[in-house]
Amino acid sequence: MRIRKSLTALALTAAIAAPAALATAAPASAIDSYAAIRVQASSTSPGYYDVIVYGYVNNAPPYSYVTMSLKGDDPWSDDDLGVRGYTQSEYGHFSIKVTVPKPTLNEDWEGCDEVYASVSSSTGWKKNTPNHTGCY
Ligand SMILES: [Ca+2]
Ligand SMILES: [Ca+2]
Repeated sequence: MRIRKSLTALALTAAIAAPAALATAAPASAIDSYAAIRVQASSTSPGYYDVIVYGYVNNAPPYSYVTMSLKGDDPWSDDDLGVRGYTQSEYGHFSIKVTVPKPTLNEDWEGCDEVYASVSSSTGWKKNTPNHTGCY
């Protein structure tokens, strides 16, 4: 009876300790892979826009490679905007910046434009960023 009691006490201690250990370990592995896009007017070249495609590839080795190509989202079939970017990512983190003239982002002649990037990693991971909507 005595032994059983102390075992129960140990089990309780373990149950209480476990969540704390999980919380400490979480930041390294709990970030999901993602890809995002940001578009802003270039501060140095009038008429040009900086397109920044960034994100994270989970479980990537210390060095890997990420490529992206810009697309225009359309109901029928998406346009390839002819813009490519490439970077070496460290521990899965990547950021690719390209500077393009305004007309490149004008993927719909009428109305506003939905631009996204198709991202691929040398690890085999692929993802499209959400659309960036703007009127170019
Ligand atoms: Ca469109
Ligand atoms: Ca347009």
